[in-house]
Amino acid sequence: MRKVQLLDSTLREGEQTPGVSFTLEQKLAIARKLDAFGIDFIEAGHPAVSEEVFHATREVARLGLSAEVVAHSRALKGDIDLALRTDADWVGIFFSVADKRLEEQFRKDIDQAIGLIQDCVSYAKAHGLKVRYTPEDTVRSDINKVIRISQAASEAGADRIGVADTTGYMTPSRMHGFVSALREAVPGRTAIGVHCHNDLGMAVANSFAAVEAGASVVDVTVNGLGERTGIAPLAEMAVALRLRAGVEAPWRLDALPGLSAMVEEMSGVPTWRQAPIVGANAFTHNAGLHVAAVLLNPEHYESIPADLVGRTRRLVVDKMAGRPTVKYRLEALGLDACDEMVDLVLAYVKRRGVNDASDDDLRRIHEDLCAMRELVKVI
Ligand code: HCA
Ligand code: CU
Repeated sequence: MRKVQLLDSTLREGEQTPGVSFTLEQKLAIARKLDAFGIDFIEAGHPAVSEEVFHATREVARLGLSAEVVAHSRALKGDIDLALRTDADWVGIFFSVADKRLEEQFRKDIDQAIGLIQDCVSYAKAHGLKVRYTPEDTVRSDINKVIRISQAASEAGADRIGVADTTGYMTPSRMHGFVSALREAVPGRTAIGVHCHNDLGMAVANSFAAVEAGASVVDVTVNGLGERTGIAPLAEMAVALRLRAGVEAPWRLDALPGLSAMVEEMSGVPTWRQAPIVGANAFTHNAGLHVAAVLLNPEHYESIPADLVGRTRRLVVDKMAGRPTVKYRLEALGLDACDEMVDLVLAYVKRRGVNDASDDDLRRIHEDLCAMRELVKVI
């Protein structure tokens, strides 16, 4: 089976989330937890940003993790030198070849850009780094320029070309076409990675399409952190690859809820209740009809086994509930769940508009109804 790898950029792209800043201890804790999950690469920071980021990137690189550590870098020898001093395994160099960026920002033509990238790649390789080159805003750049500079980077020894959808512009079929064309043009010894922003909510879908077109590395962040709306979330991507891509995907998926909760707490960015895999509602059933079918066979309303990703199924008792839900919840609490009691609880819940009854709510309702039933008998 073809191998696909995940690069987690929570410490680099994730820290670009407005308002998010991790301490060194937090970064080391996140890196260790990602390593325990079995992540393939950790993008630890852009050392030129500050002393602090340099230091943290070096500390992550020196943890001796199984994951390979990537330092982010502009196409500048000074940035590459800093990456070298962190002891990272990789340097990820970015430089855009989008027409407007070349003209307005860099004042270079494509041949000058190619020369610069070949110099940077050769320099980093000569100093023992593995190299990823990303033409930033890859997918809105002229594909012929992307192909030319990617071939040149490959020739200079680049190990990977990064395809960045920097602005979340793509759709899955466009992404498939783009990556297929690049994969065909660049020698097979150079891998292709993707980095998809989520501005249209398509980051996971676009990354998945890229994998189907031959990309072998996907950039993610825990909880999808990153600039603006972030990039593809680790949990969704890892599970989609495991369950739907037919590729080797050997990560410990049951570590995902713990990773998500840790980063939620450290970043202060709350996880949406509806978030796939890690959100509170991801394995919660509500409507009575759904619950009845799920209790018969979970497959009727589930396509991801909860235990695969370290979660448990939850059945909600509210106005939507039916007898099977109430019976199941009462039995789980070790309470009397005879037909009469189930009907009483259900009638109470519907009349009183009880909303998502907790175990304690149910215990209390059950107790009150038992007491009332006794009272009625006495009278
Ligand atoms: C950035 C932009 C980047 C780079 C991706 C990469 C993007 O924040 O520097 O270097 O592979 O989205 O294009 O994150
Ligand atoms: Cu990005």
